[in-house]
Amino acid sequence: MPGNPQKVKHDHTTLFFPEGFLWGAATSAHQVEGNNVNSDWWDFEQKNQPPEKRSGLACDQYNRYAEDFELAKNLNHNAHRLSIEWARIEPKEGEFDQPAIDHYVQVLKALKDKGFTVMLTLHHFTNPKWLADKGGWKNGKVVFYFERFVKKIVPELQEYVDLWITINEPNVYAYNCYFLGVWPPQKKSKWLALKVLWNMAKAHKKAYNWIHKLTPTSRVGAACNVASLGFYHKHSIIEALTVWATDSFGNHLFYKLTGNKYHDFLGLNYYFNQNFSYDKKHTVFPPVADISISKKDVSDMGWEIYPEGIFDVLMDFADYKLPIYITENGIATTNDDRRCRFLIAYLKEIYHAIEAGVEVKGYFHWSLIDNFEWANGFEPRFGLVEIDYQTQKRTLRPSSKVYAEIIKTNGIYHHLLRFLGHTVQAEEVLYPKVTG
Ligand code: IFM
Repeated sequence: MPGNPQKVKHDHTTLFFPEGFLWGAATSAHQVEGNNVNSDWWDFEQKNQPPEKRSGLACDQYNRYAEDFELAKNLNHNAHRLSIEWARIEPKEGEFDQPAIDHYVQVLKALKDKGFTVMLTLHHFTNPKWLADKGGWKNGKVVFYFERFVKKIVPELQEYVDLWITINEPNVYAYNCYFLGVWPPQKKSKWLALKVLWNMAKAHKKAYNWIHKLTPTSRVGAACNVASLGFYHKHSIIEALTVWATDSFGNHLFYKLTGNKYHDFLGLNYYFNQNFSYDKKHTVFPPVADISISKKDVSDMGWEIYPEGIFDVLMDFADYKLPIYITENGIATTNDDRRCRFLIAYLKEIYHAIEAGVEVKGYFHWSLIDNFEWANGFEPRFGLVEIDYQTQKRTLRPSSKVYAEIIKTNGIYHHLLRFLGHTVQAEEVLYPKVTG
């Protein structure tokens, strides 16, 4: 009845996630460990980057991993995603460093002892320097080198790993290193970018087979960066075609090159919403609309905040009929209120995708701690936990506690949803409350 004060005007339900949902955070070795001296990225930083953009000691997680895992445990995380560093394990071609392997056994054991489900990435952007000197991922022999590494390391670590990610963001790696040429080895060629993606697809398939052979019950996938895409002028065929091409090459090509048979699950890293817009300056393909023109809300990286996008990519990738993990999602910001809202808004969209039938099995927030953001150095702050790089002190941000509460509830309570604003029934707006 309009105006009835007894009537519940707001939706007070908790948005519960499926039982057994994995909640955690993700990091990568080079970005947090420090002193990764035998890698191509380290070499690149010394030669090309100003001192403040070199990884150096990073978060010193090589030594402080136990402290960081304790933080994650106290924040209720039940899963953790991390990577191992090939350059430490095989610092010289064909020579494996047993102390480095033993170190990673200790790291993974520490996670298992705390009860985490462990997701381990084998390749996250960095390579041993010797491999880069041999042409890196553009050299077809890389498939053999990666396979040799996998065969060595998997039996050593398998006892402590639940989910394997062979390669992180092969699409971003090929694009940044070989198409744009902004990351090492700074080559700029479309064909090389395709060749690199092709080699990564082959290496993934080999790794998938080996991991299954060595540990038959394991679950193996890759983590691809996927963007939600759109265009402003719905009458423009060229904009529609650009979206189709970007989606096919950027989002799906790696999965098409590898095929469902080589993935037990899909790992999706979601950060980007891109709208294409034709303008007179560009005669062939319309570019991504510049955020300074669209004036949308962006992170400190200039990436648009668009929670609905994670729903869109989940609905799209549900077509593969494989379980999905959000292997990364997060925001660079020095204003932690924004991270709180970001978390709630994106998780709410994931909840809706699950309700719509998508099999999402877990969420790994990027990142547990602030870390080295590649060419951008230490300025972007992605962490639930703040790092003081002078002292290496860890300080919990409020967002880490919001996330902890969501995990404890296995869902999002109404009082957290209020951060996003109430859902308002039209009735209430049209017939304001009459009391008495
Ligand atoms: O920091 C990176 C990570 O290494 C890969 N995915 C995107 C993150 C934020 O840029």
